[in-house]
Amino acid sequence: MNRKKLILNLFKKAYLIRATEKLIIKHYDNNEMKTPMHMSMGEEGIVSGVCTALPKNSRTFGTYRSHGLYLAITQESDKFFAEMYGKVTGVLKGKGGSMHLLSPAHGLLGISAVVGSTIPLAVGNAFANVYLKKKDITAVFFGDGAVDEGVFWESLNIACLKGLPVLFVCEDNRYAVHTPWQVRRGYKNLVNIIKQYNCSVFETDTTDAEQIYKLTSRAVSSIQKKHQPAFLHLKYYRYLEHVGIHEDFNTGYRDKLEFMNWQKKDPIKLLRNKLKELKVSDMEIIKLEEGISKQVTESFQNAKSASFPDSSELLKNTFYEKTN
Ligand SMILES: Cc1ncc(C[n+]2csc(CCOP(=O)(O)OP(=O)(O)O)c2C)c(N)n1
Repeated sequence: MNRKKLILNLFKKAYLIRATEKLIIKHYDNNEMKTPMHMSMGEEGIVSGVCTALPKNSRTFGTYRSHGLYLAITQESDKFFAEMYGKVTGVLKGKGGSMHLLSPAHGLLGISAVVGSTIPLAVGNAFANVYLKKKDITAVFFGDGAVDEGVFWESLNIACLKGLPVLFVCEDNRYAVHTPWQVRRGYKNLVNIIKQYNCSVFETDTTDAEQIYKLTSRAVSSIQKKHQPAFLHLKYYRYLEHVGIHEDFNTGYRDKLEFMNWQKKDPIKLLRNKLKELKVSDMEIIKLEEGISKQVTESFQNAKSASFPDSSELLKNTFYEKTN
């Protein structure tokens, strides 16, 4: 892919996430979206960079904070908004909400509200691929809080022991809800520990989607060449509160000055500047943004006018249905 095409591709994904979440912010307080919202604002550079670099047929798993992941992978917003409104046209026919987005057709196999719970699923998926002699990569996204769970270390260990094609993507915003890593961990440097495993480690604190794309491409090559997992440690700043649509700088656990510094390297701004460097005119950029905003607004309107599922659907596709 030539550079201009790449930056356009990254920008479209990142802007779709930002425009979608801006619309959620505008309407969430009407209390019609009956789902908790863990917003992706601030992490757009990571999901668009990583997902663009993943080879075709890769499988992905995420966390409850996966608006960005879903939108970067599918680039669709109709089913997304319908799911937020609990409508029958949603990703999971309105039963999952914001924390259960998936799209098997695009390789997105699962996200979950339980911290760390998709990490072993990803390792299992990678094991299945090796067993079936498929060369596909499995990527799993998780926060720095998930690293505090035993299941992370068990999964990492077995993936490294068996040389499984897993890309571990740690999206590190330093906080698990309001608790910074320094008061959660009995060690100083996560990456130095992971380097002791049979695992290639890549790290950056950039919010630049192009750099993240390049780093991910290197990580993918290393998985394919060395036949062992790779660990991507990517830092970012969560713009909004842990769950919800508001800022939380009045709660005292973090400082607005920090936020303002990260905003200087906002992933959307960086990509917009790159487009300008590549001689894409202001008019073309505005047109692109308007097109994406139109897509998102239409999806939002369609979701509002769609039907709720019939009550006979309530227990379908649930564990309850299977056991009774
Ligand atoms: C197993 C488990 N323990 C605790 C919780 C409560 N909880 C929800 S989110 C969260 C913090 C996770 O932080 P992190 O993994 O860094 O992700 P972030 O929210 O920053 O994206 C916790 C402890 C949970 N959902 N699941």
